[in-house]
Amino acid sequence: MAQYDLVVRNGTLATASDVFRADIGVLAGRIATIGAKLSAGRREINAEGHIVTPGGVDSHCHIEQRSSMGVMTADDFFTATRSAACGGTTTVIPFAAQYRGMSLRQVVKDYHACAGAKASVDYAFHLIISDPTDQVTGQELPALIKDGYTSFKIYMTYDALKLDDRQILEVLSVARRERALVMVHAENHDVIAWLSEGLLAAGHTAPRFHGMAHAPIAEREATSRAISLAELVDVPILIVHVSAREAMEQIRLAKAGGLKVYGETCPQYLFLTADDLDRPGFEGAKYMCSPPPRDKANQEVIWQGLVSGVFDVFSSDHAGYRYNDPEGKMKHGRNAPFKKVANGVPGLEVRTALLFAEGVGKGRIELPQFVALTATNAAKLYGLYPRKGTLAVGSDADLAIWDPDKEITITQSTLHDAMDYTPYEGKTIKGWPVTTLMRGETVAEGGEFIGAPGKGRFLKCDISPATVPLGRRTIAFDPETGSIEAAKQAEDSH
Ligand code: DUC
Ligand code: ZN
Ligand code: ZN
Repeated sequence: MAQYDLVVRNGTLATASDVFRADIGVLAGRIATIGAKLSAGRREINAEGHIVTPGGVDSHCHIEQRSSMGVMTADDFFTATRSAACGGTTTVIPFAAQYRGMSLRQVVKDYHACAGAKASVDYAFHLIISDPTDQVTGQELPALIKDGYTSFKIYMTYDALKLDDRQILEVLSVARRERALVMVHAENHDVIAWLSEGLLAAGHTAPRFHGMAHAPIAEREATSRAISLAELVDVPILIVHVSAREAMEQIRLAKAGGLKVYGETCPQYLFLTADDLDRPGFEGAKYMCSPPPRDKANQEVIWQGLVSGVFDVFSSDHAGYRYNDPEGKMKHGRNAPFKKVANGVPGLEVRTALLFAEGVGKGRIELPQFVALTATNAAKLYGLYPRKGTLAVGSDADLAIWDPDKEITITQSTLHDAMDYTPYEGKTIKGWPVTTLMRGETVAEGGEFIGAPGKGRFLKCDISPATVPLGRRTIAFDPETGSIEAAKQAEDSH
């Protein structure tokens, strides 16, 4: 009798630390053995000449979520996860987004109702906190954290979502006490509002002015402020979707100073530029996201940040709004002023392959770093490790099997999301995840989706070790305990 349900044979396995040749034996959806010359499986995959990585973990994507301006994303939980699977991603962490006045518990229920029957890969949820009332910070959040929602995103901009500094401090305090991870969308709201008003008043309404309104200084200032507030509270934070040198430098400096500040960037900051926002007519709307793509020099800086470890996570920030659609980018017309165009670009399916081709393929990073950035680090930061994000005995058998030589030209008609465009149309890349397995079952093969809606399972996130505070107070007062002395001692010991 076969010892394994499945054996993946002769592959070159890549984890965040090693690259080696071995077979993988899978039993009951988990990795049972990694070794040489494993005995037979009921099913066998020959991965000779292929690279086997953990399935991707995309820890920043917006699925079936209404934007702050009320536009629904094109993808529901089925199309988004189908697309993820076809791009080698087996875990997604989208958001359960609270708008003001909503109960957080109800929001979570609503998102589960959307995801349960449709998700085809495993999923967890971050919370978006836009209304940190006493009820939310005192009761709902602590209870939800215990139930496996251990990370939340806060916004420093967008009228419908933005928190002021006082509210940010409250949320950071809860995170410190309960050991949750706060993700910050760091852009200065008033700077953007002021620049936007000026631009629109002067008749500058085209998509490219979105890029101008979201100035790198607005991103830098908010990043620096978020880091300062987190340092004051003594809590780790993660700055999401960093687009430019100015903000990146703040994270680099914070890390160099020993702070637990984690950084995330996304494909749009490596592969798109402000010139894309300036395409003819309304085409630039396809490339509008916040923060926006910057210039070539910034792309290079973001690459340096990836290579040198400023960035811990490479996520898609998939937020797809169809272009030629009255429910998408054109909700307010074909030539709507930039302020009225939904922000976001798709990227779930091509995220890992873009980084594989341009990062590993072009020699900028090695395979272990690629795996760390696309899977392992996110699993660790969000409390899913080692179940997800690695190849280890006992981990879920989530595998992406790469043909490193396969060349593809990205084109929307072969992608599996619900979009009508890809910002990467026509880009040729080398290397593609030709087979994706989720818990030992093949969910994508040779460019075809062969999974099924409802097969994805909800993942409760553990408390992540990344959330342990430094124990380094910057003031001689501990707001949590009211104690002066303990904090003072900590300070004196520096
Ligand atoms: N910006 C966000 O903050 N979220 C979704 C997409 C975007 O562009
Ligand atoms: Zn954001
Ligand atoms: Zn986002």
